[in-house]
Amino acid sequence: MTANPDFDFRMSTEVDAARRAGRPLVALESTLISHGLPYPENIEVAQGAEVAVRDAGAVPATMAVLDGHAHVGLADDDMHRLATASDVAKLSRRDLAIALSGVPGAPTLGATTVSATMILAERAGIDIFATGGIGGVHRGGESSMDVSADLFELAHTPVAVVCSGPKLILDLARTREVLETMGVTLVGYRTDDMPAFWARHSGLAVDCRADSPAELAAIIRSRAGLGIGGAVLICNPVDPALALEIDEIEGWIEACIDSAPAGAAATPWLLAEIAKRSGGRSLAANKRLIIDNAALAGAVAAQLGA
Ligand code: PSU
Ligand code: MN
Repeated sequence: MTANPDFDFRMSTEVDAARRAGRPLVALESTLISHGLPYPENIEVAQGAEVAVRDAGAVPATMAVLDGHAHVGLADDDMHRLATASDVAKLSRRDLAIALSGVPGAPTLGATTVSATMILAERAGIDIFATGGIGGVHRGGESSMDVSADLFELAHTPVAVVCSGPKLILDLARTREVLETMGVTLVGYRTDDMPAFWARHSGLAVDCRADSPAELAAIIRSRAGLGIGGAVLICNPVDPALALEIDEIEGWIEACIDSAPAGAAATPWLLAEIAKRSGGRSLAANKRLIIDNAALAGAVAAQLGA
Protein backbone atom coordinates (compact mmCIF):
# COMPACT_ATOMS: atom_id res chain seq x y z
CA MET A 1 0.00 0.00 0.00
CA THR A 2 2.83 2.42 -0.73
CA ALA A 3 2.99 4.87 -3.61
CA ASN A 4 5.34 4.27 -6.50
CA PRO A 5 7.80 7.21 -6.21
CA ASP A 6 8.70 7.03 -9.91
CA PHE A 7 5.21 7.45 -11.21
CA ASP A 8 4.48 10.93 -12.56
CA PHE A 9 1.11 12.13 -11.22
CA ARG A 10 -0.58 15.48 -11.32
CA MET A 11 -2.23 15.75 -7.95
CA SER A 12 -4.95 18.24 -7.05
CA THR A 13 -4.18 20.58 -4.17
CA GLU A 14 -6.84 18.85 -2.05
CA VAL A 15 -5.40 15.36 -2.66
CA ASP A 16 -1.83 16.51 -2.14
CA ALA A 17 -2.72 18.14 1.19
CA ALA A 18 -4.67 15.03 2.27
CA ARG A 19 -1.72 12.76 1.47
CA ARG A 20 0.69 14.92 3.43
CA ALA A 21 -1.68 14.96 6.39
CA GLY A 22 -2.27 11.21 6.19
CA ARG A 23 -6.01 11.70 5.70
CA PRO A 24 -8.14 8.87 4.24
CA LEU A 25 -8.63 9.03 0.46
CA VAL A 26 -11.21 7.48 -1.86
CA ALA A 27 -10.53 7.00 -5.57
CA LEU A 28 -13.36 7.75 -8.03
CA GLU A 29 -13.43 6.91 -11.73
CA SER A 30 -14.25 9.02 -14.78
CA THR A 31 -15.61 6.60 -17.41
CA LEU A 32 -19.00 6.82 -15.78
CA ILE A 33 -18.76 10.62 -16.29
CA SER A 34 -17.65 10.60 -19.94
CA HIS A 35 -19.30 7.41 -21.22
CA GLY A 36 -21.76 6.11 -18.64
CA LEU A 37 -24.12 9.03 -18.03
CA PRO A 38 -25.47 11.87 -20.20
CA TYR A 39 -24.76 15.57 -19.58
CA PRO A 40 -25.70 17.25 -17.22
CA GLU A 41 -26.48 14.23 -15.03
CA ASN A 42 -22.84 13.13 -15.33
CA ILE A 43 -21.44 16.31 -13.79
CA GLU A 44 -24.08 16.28 -11.03
CA VAL A 45 -23.10 12.72 -10.14
CA ALA A 46 -19.35 13.38 -10.34
CA GLN A 47 -19.69 16.32 -7.96
CA GLY A 48 -22.27 14.53 -5.80
CA ALA A 49 -19.92 11.58 -5.34
CA GLU A 50 -17.11 13.91 -4.24
CA VAL A 51 -19.40 15.62 -1.72
CA ALA A 52 -20.53 12.23 -0.39
CA VAL A 53 -16.91 11.16 0.20
CA ARG A 54 -16.15 14.41 2.06
CA ASP A 55 -19.31 14.15 4.16
CA ALA A 56 -18.17 10.68 5.21
CA GLY A 57 -14.88 12.09 6.50
CA ALA A 58 -12.55 11.24 3.60
CA VAL A 59 -11.06 13.04 0.59
CA PRO A 60 -12.11 12.25 -3.01
CA ALA A 61 -9.55 11.59 -5.75
CA THR A 62 -11.25 11.41 -9.15
CA MET A 63 -8.89 9.94 -11.75
CA ALA A 64 -8.44 10.79 -15.42
CA VAL A 65 -5.79 11.41 -18.08
CA LEU A 66 -5.57 15.08 -19.10
CA ASP A 67 -3.11 16.42 -21.68
CA GLY A 68 -1.29 13.09 -21.53
CA HIS A 69 -0.78 13.13 -17.74
CA ALA A 70 -2.35 10.97 -15.05
CA HIS A 71 -4.42 13.12 -12.71
CA VAL A 72 -5.36 12.21 -9.15
CA GLY A 73 -8.06 14.62 -8.04
CA LEU A 74 -9.63 16.94 -10.60
CA ALA A 75 -10.24 20.68 -10.73
CA ASP A 76 -13.80 21.82 -11.59
CA ASP A 77 -12.79 22.77 -15.16
CA ASP A 78 -11.28 19.34 -15.76
CA MET A 79 -14.39 17.61 -14.50
CA HIS A 80 -16.44 19.82 -16.81
CA ARG A 81 -14.21 18.93 -19.76
CA LEU A 82 -14.63 15.21 -19.10
CA ALA A 83 -18.40 15.65 -18.82
CA THR A 84 -18.84 17.65 -22.05
CA ALA A 85 -16.03 16.88 -24.53
CA SER A 86 -16.91 14.48 -27.35
CA ASP A 87 -13.39 13.15 -27.87
CA VAL A 88 -12.72 11.57 -24.46
CA ALA A 89 -11.06 8.14 -24.82
CA LYS A 90 -12.22 5.26 -22.61
CA LEU A 91 -9.07 3.99 -20.95
CA SER A 92 -8.75 0.58 -19.38
CA ARG A 93 -5.55 -1.28 -18.38
CA ARG A 94 -4.28 -1.80 -21.94
CA ASP A 95 -4.83 1.85 -22.92
CA LEU A 96 -3.08 3.70 -20.07
CA ALA A 97 0.43 3.17 -21.44
CA ILE A 98 -0.61 4.60 -24.81
CA ALA A 99 -2.39 7.66 -23.38
CA LEU A 100 0.61 8.50 -21.15
CA SER A 101 3.26 7.85 -23.84
CA GLY A 102 3.28 11.24 -25.55
CA VAL A 103 3.39 9.43 -28.90
CA PRO A 104 1.85 11.52 -31.73
CA GLY A 105 -1.72 10.46 -32.44
CA ALA A 106 -2.20 8.85 -29.03
CA PRO A 107 -5.25 10.09 -27.11
CA THR A 108 -4.28 12.67 -24.49
CA LEU A 109 -7.73 13.14 -22.91
CA GLY A 110 -9.13 9.99 -21.36
CA ALA A 111 -11.57 8.74 -18.76
CA THR A 112 -10.48 5.80 -16.62
CA THR A 113 -12.53 2.61 -16.24
CA VAL A 114 -12.58 0.47 -13.11
CA SER A 115 -9.39 -1.32 -14.20
CA ALA A 116 -7.41 1.84 -15.01
CA THR A 117 -8.67 3.64 -11.90
CA MET A 118 -7.58 0.74 -9.68
CA ILE A 119 -4.10 0.90 -11.24
CA LEU A 120 -3.78 4.65 -10.63
CA ALA A 121 -5.18 4.31 -7.10
CA GLU A 122 -2.66 1.63 -6.23
CA ARG A 123 0.22 3.72 -7.60
CA ALA A 124 -1.02 6.70 -5.56
CA GLY A 125 -1.30 4.63 -2.37
CA ILE A 126 -5.12 4.83 -2.20
CA ASP A 127 -6.71 1.72 -0.71
CA ILE A 128 -10.35 2.10 -1.70
CA PHE A 129 -12.34 3.11 -4.75
CA ALA A 130 -16.05 3.65 -5.45
CA THR A 131 -17.89 3.18 -8.73
CA GLY A 132 -21.36 2.27 -10.02
CA GLY A 133 -21.20 -1.21 -11.47
CA ILE A 134 -18.21 -3.29 -12.51
CA GLY A 135 -17.76 -4.82 -15.96
CA GLY A 136 -17.82 -8.59 -16.36
CA VAL A 137 -18.56 -11.39 -18.80
CA HIS A 138 -20.80 -10.06 -21.56
CA ARG A 139 -23.82 -12.10 -22.66
CA GLY A 140 -22.50 -14.49 -25.31
CA GLY A 141 -19.02 -13.99 -23.83
CA GLU A 142 -18.44 -17.74 -23.83
CA SER A 143 -18.01 -17.46 -27.60
CA SER A 144 -17.18 -13.77 -28.22
CA MET A 145 -14.65 -13.75 -25.32
CA ASP A 146 -15.84 -10.24 -24.44
CA VAL A 147 -14.86 -10.23 -20.79
CA SER A 148 -14.20 -6.88 -19.09
CA ALA A 149 -10.62 -6.10 -18.07
CA ASP A 150 -12.19 -5.11 -14.73
CA LEU A 151 -12.32 -8.78 -13.68
CA PHE A 152 -8.60 -9.34 -14.27
CA GLU A 153 -7.76 -6.13 -12.44
CA LEU A 154 -9.84 -7.19 -9.44
CA ALA A 155 -7.85 -10.42 -9.43
CA HIS A 156 -4.47 -8.71 -9.28
CA THR A 157 -4.59 -5.19 -7.86
CA PRO A 158 -4.98 -4.70 -4.09
CA VAL A 159 -7.55 -1.88 -4.06
CA ALA A 160 -10.95 -2.44 -2.44
CA VAL A 161 -13.83 -1.57 -4.76
CA VAL A 162 -17.30 -0.46 -3.67
CA CYS A 163 -19.97 -1.01 -6.34
CA SER A 164 -23.58 -2.13 -6.73
CA GLY A 165 -22.59 -5.38 -8.39
CA PRO A 166 -21.88 -6.22 -12.03
CA LYS A 167 -24.12 -4.45 -14.55
CA LEU A 168 -27.27 -6.36 -15.37
CA ILE A 169 -26.53 -6.07 -19.12
CA LEU A 170 -23.89 -8.78 -18.47
CA ASP A 171 -24.08 -12.54 -18.00
CA LEU A 172 -24.26 -12.40 -14.21
CA ALA A 173 -23.86 -16.13 -13.53
CA ARG A 174 -20.66 -16.35 -15.59
CA THR A 175 -19.38 -13.07 -14.12
CA ARG A 176 -19.93 -14.52 -10.63
CA GLU A 177 -18.03 -17.69 -11.63
CA VAL A 178 -15.05 -15.71 -12.94
CA LEU A 179 -14.91 -13.62 -9.76
CA GLU A 180 -14.69 -16.88 -7.81
CA THR A 181 -12.05 -18.37 -10.13
CA MET A 182 -9.97 -15.18 -9.90
CA GLY A 183 -10.12 -15.28 -6.12
CA VAL A 184 -11.84 -11.92 -5.66
CA THR A 185 -13.35 -11.63 -2.16
CA LEU A 186 -17.01 -10.76 -2.83
CA VAL A 187 -18.72 -9.11 0.13
CA GLY A 188 -22.38 -8.11 0.32
CA TYR A 189 -23.07 -4.96 2.33
CA ARG A 190 -26.13 -5.80 4.42
CA THR A 191 -27.08 -8.51 1.88
CA ASP A 192 -26.36 -12.20 1.24
CA ASP A 193 -27.24 -11.88 -2.43
CA MET A 194 -24.98 -10.26 -5.04
CA PRO A 195 -26.79 -7.11 -6.23
CA ALA A 196 -27.27 -6.52 -9.98
CA PHE A 197 -26.65 -2.77 -10.42
CA TRP A 198 -30.17 -1.31 -11.07
CA ALA A 199 -31.68 -4.28 -9.22
CA ARG A 200 -31.03 -5.24 -5.60
CA HIS A 201 -30.84 -9.00 -6.13
CA SER A 202 -29.29 -11.38 -8.64
CA GLY A 203 -30.11 -14.67 -6.94
CA LEU A 204 -26.33 -15.37 -6.77
CA ALA A 205 -24.66 -15.61 -3.38
CA VAL A 206 -21.83 -13.40 -2.14
CA ASP A 207 -18.88 -14.93 -0.23
CA CYS A 208 -19.77 -13.17 2.97
CA ARG A 209 -21.98 -10.47 4.37
CA ALA A 210 -20.83 -7.42 6.34
CA ASP A 211 -23.13 -5.07 8.21
CA SER A 212 -20.93 -2.08 9.02
CA PRO A 213 -18.01 -0.06 7.60
CA ALA A 214 -15.90 -1.45 10.48
CA GLU A 215 -16.57 -5.03 9.37
CA LEU A 216 -15.74 -4.12 5.77
CA ALA A 217 -12.49 -2.51 6.91
CA ALA A 218 -11.61 -5.66 8.87
CA ILE A 219 -12.01 -7.82 5.75
CA ILE A 220 -9.89 -5.40 3.67
CA ARG A 221 -7.16 -5.38 6.34
CA SER A 222 -7.26 -9.15 6.57
CA ARG A 223 -6.77 -9.56 2.83
CA ALA A 224 -4.00 -6.93 2.77
CA GLY A 225 -2.27 -8.79 5.59
CA LEU A 226 -2.13 -11.93 3.48
CA GLY A 227 -0.18 -10.10 0.79
CA ILE A 228 -1.88 -12.05 -2.00
CA GLY A 229 -2.86 -9.01 -4.07
CA GLY A 230 -6.28 -8.66 -5.61
CA ALA A 231 -9.41 -6.95 -4.43
CA VAL A 232 -12.13 -7.08 -1.88
CA LEU A 233 -15.24 -6.29 -3.93
CA ILE A 234 -17.92 -4.69 -1.77
CA CYS A 235 -21.40 -4.88 -3.24
CA ASN A 236 -23.85 -2.28 -1.93
CA PRO A 237 -27.41 -2.74 -3.27
CA VAL A 238 -29.12 0.28 -4.80
CA ASP A 239 -31.57 2.26 -2.64
CA PRO A 240 -34.88 0.32 -2.61
CA ALA A 241 -36.80 3.52 -3.41
CA LEU A 242 -35.12 3.70 -6.84
CA ALA A 243 -34.39 0.01 -7.52
CA LEU A 244 -35.79 -1.67 -10.63
CA GLU A 245 -36.98 -5.27 -10.82
CA ILE A 246 -34.89 -7.73 -12.82
CA ASP A 247 -37.92 -8.99 -14.74
CA GLU A 248 -38.85 -5.62 -16.22
CA ILE A 249 -35.23 -4.74 -17.10
CA GLU A 250 -34.69 -8.14 -18.76
CA GLY A 251 -37.37 -7.31 -21.34
CA TRP A 252 -35.57 -4.09 -22.31
CA ILE A 253 -32.17 -5.79 -22.46
CA GLU A 254 -33.44 -8.65 -24.62
CA ALA A 255 -35.11 -6.19 -26.99
CA CYS A 256 -31.88 -4.31 -27.77
CA ILE A 257 -28.87 -6.48 -26.94
CA ASP A 258 -28.53 -7.88 -30.48
CA SER A 259 -28.15 -4.34 -31.84
CA ALA A 260 -25.35 -3.41 -29.41
CA PRO A 261 -21.94 -2.55 -30.91
CA ALA A 262 -18.96 -4.79 -30.16
CA GLY A 263 -15.97 -3.88 -27.98
CA ALA A 264 -15.56 -0.93 -25.64
CA ALA A 265 -18.63 0.85 -27.06
CA ALA A 266 -20.99 -1.95 -25.95
CA THR A 267 -21.46 -0.94 -22.31
CA PRO A 268 -22.04 2.83 -22.91
CA TRP A 269 -24.50 2.03 -25.72
CA LEU A 270 -26.48 -0.42 -23.60
CA LEU A 271 -26.62 1.95 -20.60
CA ALA A 272 -28.04 4.71 -22.83
CA GLU A 273 -30.51 2.34 -24.46
CA ILE A 274 -31.87 1.05 -21.12
CA ALA A 275 -32.15 4.65 -19.86
CA LYS A 276 -34.36 5.42 -22.87
CA ARG A 277 -36.46 2.27 -22.58
CA SER A 278 -36.99 2.71 -18.82
CA GLY A 279 -38.14 6.31 -19.25
CA GLY A 280 -35.15 7.50 -17.24
CA ARG A 281 -35.72 5.22 -14.25
CA SER A 282 -32.45 3.33 -14.81
CA LEU A 283 -30.64 6.66 -14.94
CA ALA A 284 -32.14 7.77 -11.63
CA ALA A 285 -31.09 4.48 -10.02
CA ASN A 286 -27.59 4.74 -11.54
CA LYS A 287 -27.10 8.27 -10.20
CA ARG A 288 -28.24 7.34 -6.70
CA LEU A 289 -26.12 4.19 -6.43
CA ILE A 290 -22.91 5.93 -7.49
CA ILE A 291 -23.35 8.60 -4.81
CA ASP A 292 -24.32 6.05 -2.14
CA ASN A 293 -21.28 3.89 -3.02
CA ALA A 294 -19.02 6.93 -2.69
CA ALA A 295 -20.49 7.62 0.77
CA LEU A 296 -19.92 4.01 1.86
CA ALA A 297 -16.34 4.04 0.51
CA GLY A 298 -15.72 7.25 2.46
CA ALA A 299 -16.95 5.63 5.67
CA VAL A 300 -14.78 2.56 5.10
CA ALA A 301 -11.74 4.73 4.24
CA ALA A 302 -12.22 6.59 7.51
CA GLN A 303 -12.24 3.23 9.34
CA LEU A 304 -9.12 2.05 7.51
CA GLY A 305 -7.34 5.23 8.49
CA ALA A 306 -8.41 4.92 12.13
N1 PSU B 1 -20.45 2.27 -13.37
C1 PSU B 1 -21.46 3.01 -13.90
N2 PSU B 1 -21.36 3.39 -15.18
C2 PSU B 1 -20.27 3.06 -15.97
C3 PSU B 1 -19.21 2.28 -15.41
C4 PSU B 1 -19.37 1.91 -14.09
O1 PSU B 1 -22.44 3.30 -13.21
O2 PSU B 1 -20.23 3.43 -17.16
C5 PSU B 1 -18.01 1.93 -16.28
C6 PSU B 1 -16.78 1.54 -15.45
O3 PSU B 1 -15.72 2.42 -15.81
C7 PSU B 1 -16.46 0.12 -15.91
C8 PSU B 1 -16.96 0.15 -17.32
O4 PSU B 1 -15.09 -0.21 -15.81
O5 PSU B 1 -18.21 0.81 -17.16
C9 PSU B 1 -17.10 -1.25 -17.91
O6 PSU B 1 -16.81 -1.19 -19.28
P1 PSU B 1 -16.56 -2.54 -20.09
O7 PSU B 1 -17.81 -3.33 -19.92
O8 PSU B 1 -16.31 -2.09 -21.50
O9 PSU B 1 -15.35 -3.20 -19.51
MN1 MN C 1 -15.33 -5.53 -23.52
